[in-house]
This record gives sequence, C-alpha cells and structure tokens, in this order.
Amino acid sequence: MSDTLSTSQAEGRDLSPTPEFAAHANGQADLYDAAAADFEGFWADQARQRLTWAKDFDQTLDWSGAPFAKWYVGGELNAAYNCVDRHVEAGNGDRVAIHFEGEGGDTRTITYAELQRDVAKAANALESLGVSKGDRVAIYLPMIPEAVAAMLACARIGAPHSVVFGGFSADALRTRIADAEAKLVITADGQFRRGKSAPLKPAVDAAVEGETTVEKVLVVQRTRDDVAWDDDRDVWWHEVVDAASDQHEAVPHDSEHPLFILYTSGTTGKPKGIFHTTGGYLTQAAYTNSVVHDVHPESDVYWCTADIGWVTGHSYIVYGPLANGATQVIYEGTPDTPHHGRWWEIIDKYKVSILYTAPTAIRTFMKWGDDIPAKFDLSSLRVLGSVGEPINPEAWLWYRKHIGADRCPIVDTWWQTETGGIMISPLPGVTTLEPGSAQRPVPGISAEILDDEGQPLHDPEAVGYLVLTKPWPGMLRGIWGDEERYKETYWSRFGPKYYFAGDGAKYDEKGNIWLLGRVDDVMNVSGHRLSTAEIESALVSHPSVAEAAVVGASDDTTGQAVVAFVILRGGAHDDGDATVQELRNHVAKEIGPIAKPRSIMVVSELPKTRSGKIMRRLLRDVAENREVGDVTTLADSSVMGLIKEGMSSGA
Ligand code: 6R9
Repeated sequence: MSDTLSTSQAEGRDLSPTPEFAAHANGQADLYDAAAADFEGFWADQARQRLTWAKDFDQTLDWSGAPFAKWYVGGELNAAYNCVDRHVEAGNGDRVAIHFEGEGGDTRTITYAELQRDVAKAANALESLGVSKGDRVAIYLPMIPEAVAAMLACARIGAPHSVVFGGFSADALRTRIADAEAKLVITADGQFRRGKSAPLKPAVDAAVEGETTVEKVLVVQRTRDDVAWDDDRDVWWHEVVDAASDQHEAVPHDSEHPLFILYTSGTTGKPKGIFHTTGGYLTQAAYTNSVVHDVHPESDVYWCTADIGWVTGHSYIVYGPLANGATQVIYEGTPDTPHHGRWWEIIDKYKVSILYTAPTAIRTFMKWGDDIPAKFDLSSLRVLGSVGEPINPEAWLWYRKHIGADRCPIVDTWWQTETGGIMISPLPGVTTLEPGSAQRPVPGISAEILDDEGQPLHDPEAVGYLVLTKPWPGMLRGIWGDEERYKETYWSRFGPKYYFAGDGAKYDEKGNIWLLGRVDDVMNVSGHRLSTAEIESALVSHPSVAEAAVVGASDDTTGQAVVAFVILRGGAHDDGDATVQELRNHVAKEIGPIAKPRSIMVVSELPKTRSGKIMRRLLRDVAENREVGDVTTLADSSVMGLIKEGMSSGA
C-alpha cells in the first residue's frame, strides 16, 4: 500500500482542491469550526437551513435515553413534501428530477412537477388499498422511477417502507416481510438484466403464500411477461395509481416518526431490520449530499449507481438528492449491457457532473481496459465518489486518471446502513486527498480508533477498532423489534458511550483515517454485506450438507468473495463438480445470487477450537492460498493437514 502512495507522491500529484473548485464548494473549512464550537447548534442549523419544517423543533437532541436518541424533538415535517412539493412551490417544477435510462434504451424524463403528481397518485392509491400511517410496506422493485415514487408515497403517508433488493430470493423476502409485518408489497412483473427479462413477481407470490401479514400486492408492469394473478390480492399499478387523484395532502409527521426499515446482514444468521426516523435522517442525507458530493442543484447532473435496495440508494438516490432538489440519472441495468462502455455513454449523454459508485465497479472497469472510457466524452464530470468498501490506492488512482481526467476530486465515503448518511469523507473543496483513505469525519461527526482495551489509539499505523463518540442525526434508532440486540451489537463492545462500527481502522502519520474492513463475521462482497452465518445456515439447509463454514477470501474484483467449506452427510455422495454446482445454486435460491459462493470445498473435517468455534482465520489462509497460520488452539491439530491434502488431490 505504502509503495503505491509513495509512487503517487513521487509522480508529483497535487491532490489539494483547485482554487476554482474551493471557491464554489458547498462544504467550506469553517464547517469544522462551527461544529466543534457548538455541536447541537451546528446540527440545529443544518436541519433548519436544509429542510422545511411544518413545526419547528424545541430540542435538537435528547440523549437522555441513550443509546436511543431523539433528534429535533417536537419538530414535524413530511419527508416527501421536502423531497418534492416544496421544490415545485419554489418555482422549480420544470427542473428535471430524474433522467431515467432503461437497460433496453427506453428513457423517461421526470420533472419535479411530474414527480409530485406521481407521488400524490401513488399515495392515494396506497391509501385506497388500506395503507395508513404506521403500516409497513415492502418494496421489491427494479431500478425504475416507480421505486422512487413508491418510497416517497410511503413517506408521505407515514407508512415505513422496507425495500428488499430485487436480487434477493423469495425466502429472503419472506423473512423480511414477516419481521416487519408488512401489510402490502409493491413489486413488478419483472426486470431487465443483461438484455433479458427476469421475473420478480413469482418470488413475491412464493413469499406471501400461506400465512402472511400481506393483504395486497401492487404490481408495476415493466417487462410485460405473463404473471400468475390472484384477483383478491393482486392489483396493477397502472390501474390503481393512474386512476388516482394527483392531489394528496402531505400531513406532517413527528421528527421521530419511523421512515423506513432496511435489513442488513449481522453476525448471526438473522438479518437485522435497521430502522430510521424522519427529521434527523433527512437532515444528514441532505447535508452530506450537499457538502460531500457538492451537489449544486441548479447546474449539476448527479448519478449514484447504487441499487435502491441498499442504503446508498435510499440516502443518495432518493432522500438526499431529492431533498436538495437535484437532477439525477437513474439507470436500470448492468454496466456491460449492451456493451462495456454503457456507463460512460450515459455520462456523455446526460452530461453527468457527479458520479458516486463502488470500488468493485471501478476494479471491474480497470479489468475491461482504459480504452473503453477513453472512447467517451467524460469532460462534464467534476466530482467522483466511492462507497461500500475500502478503495485500494490502485483503483483510486485509476478512477482519478481514466474517469476524472486527473482533475476531479474523489470522495471516499465511509458509512453504514446504521449511520444513515456519510460519516467519514474528505470535503472536496477543502481536503487534500489521500488515495485509499476516507480521511476524516465530516463536520458534526466524531470518531476514534480504540485498542482491544478501549483506549484511544493515535499512533500512526497502529490498528484498532473504529468507534463513533457522539450521537448523530442519521443514526439508526434501533433494530426493528429487538431493543436488546441493538444495545448488544453496537453499544456494548466498548461500553455504552461508544458506537462500535464493526470495522478495523488506523491513522496514518498525517492523521488520516484508513478503514481496514470488517472485524466481525460479516463479509463485504462487491460492497454488499453478507454474513458468514447466514450463508452457512443456507448450506446446512441442503439435505446433503452436515456442516458448513464460510469465509470471505480477498478477491481482486469484488473485494471479498464467498468461499465455503462443507462436510457432506454420511449418506450423501460427492459427485465433485455436480455437488458443488448444486450447493452454489442452493445458496442462490435461499438467499440470492450475490451470496453464491465463488468456490465450495468438500472437506472431511473443519478446524475447531476446543470450545467448538470454527477457526475461520485458518480457512481464510487456505482460501487465499497462504501458509496456514498458528494452529495451536485447534482441538485436533491434524485437521488442517487433512483439508490441505484433500484440496491438492482435487476434492
Ligand atoms: C454505505 C454502506 C457498511 C460497511 C462498513 C464498512 C464498509 C462502506 C466504506 C467501507 C471502507 C469505505 N464500507 N464504505 N469501508 N471504506 N468508504 O456501504 O453501507 O452496506 O451497511 O455497509 O461497508 O465495512 O461497515 P453497508
């Protein structure tokens, strides 16, 4: 890592902001001083400046029930009104909110005035289907404008949405629907991926079969493929939404009213329903989108390539940019369809000025070759962002050079589903960039790195655990239905004063923070969080599998890749490749294709400690082709020899 850095320094790169950029940047250095001088005053100002409150708040932060926070106590607002209506009222109804680009090349341009009508109609339709304030709505949609309208319609009514990524399986959807006790599901007939239509509705049909809380399924027609239909339960979006009135009153909700639940992988098999509320979340999303991405709504065209099913899509496609009145691109499909230059073509076509994407995508483009982006005019770009996992300096430098013409600042943004918004990132008009580092907390956010004993670490290169030392507006308000798990997961490792993020980190000699990946049993594959336990339980649910252990092995493209070790049941026959294929498909079916192991090794034993804990560290050594580390704590020290032997003989 340090080699690359010294190379970049030796090449004489100046990574400080240009005077022109600095002069026009939304985020200025005085924000750090303001936040340090008066923490609550700073966040009160952000909330009042950036949002329109129906009723002003009386107290900025109530931390008396820590670790359960209340922000902007007594305030009332409507998130959908803030994201849409107020821009129309301010005379910006003709501004484009969304440039939609379908994978097959179909396009739609939606102005703020049109989005206002779409959201109002959807809100009226949801109410006509029995949804009211407080009811939960599951959304299982592709990247189409209806997904945005559906989320905002829920927000408008005050019905928390739970968006489930369209790549998740029926089982995963079923668990999430059950945990949130969703009353309605919004889905589509299917979606376009890699030039083909892929069905979505059958997964919903399976997920709501039998006993369920779901009363209605609202279906967007996207692919026009045939779908099974239940006349009592299923309703077409184009029938009820199109027929609904485009007038809908946005009643204000309490600042702490739940806005959404979003499930993420934890260290156990059961996904956690991270839940966020209205005023604080929206404040932080709008603030960070302004000062970190530097969105100037009157002139920028912004594009965040995340899926709406992840938190990045929530905060930086829906809530942040729309609260700021930005113009953005939404693209439905994959970057390789119909050709490997599709993203660059889109940037060229819409004159995208801000691009926010993930390191795994950048590494994929590096593999495809420099000549592909070089064929397109990318000169409209002025800010590049990265999120989801550490960006290695090589990828950072490639991004800067081949996409950003050695001119655009790159903001490497560290945050989590739990934090709601960006926490650690450079400000592009202030910070001298350091390739590969997220650098420092944004103004208003406080972090520390602690050692095993919970003592702050400041020595350069000493590796510890990242903690957040003060509450923040966008913080999760809990795990849906599980207060204890919330306290236990985030507020117990270093005592109740520190939020434990689950990431390793260190400072460098310049005081920059480097994020080093998860320290728990959570893997990060292409920026998506997957739990080892969840995949292990999917594997052992297969009749041939007796035991399974899953590790994240480093992978050049996806950051980490899922590698599984399985012991087959006594009677099960090992058919080599066929068994492995079957198990891989089984995981895809149980959880979703993103969880499919890159490789599965059939073994006769797993390395365990005397207390029966699987030593994943040793399996990771095997998966990454390393010399196996210290085996002294193994209950049976011959196990690793057996595993390695089995592998070299091709089992
Ligand atoms: C926004 C998002 C959160 C986990 C987080 C960390 C990793 C995200 C990162 C990063 C290094 C960055 N992560 N951004 N690691 N540098 N810029 O990704 O949320 O899906 O909840 O994942 O992702 O490990 O703890 P989420």
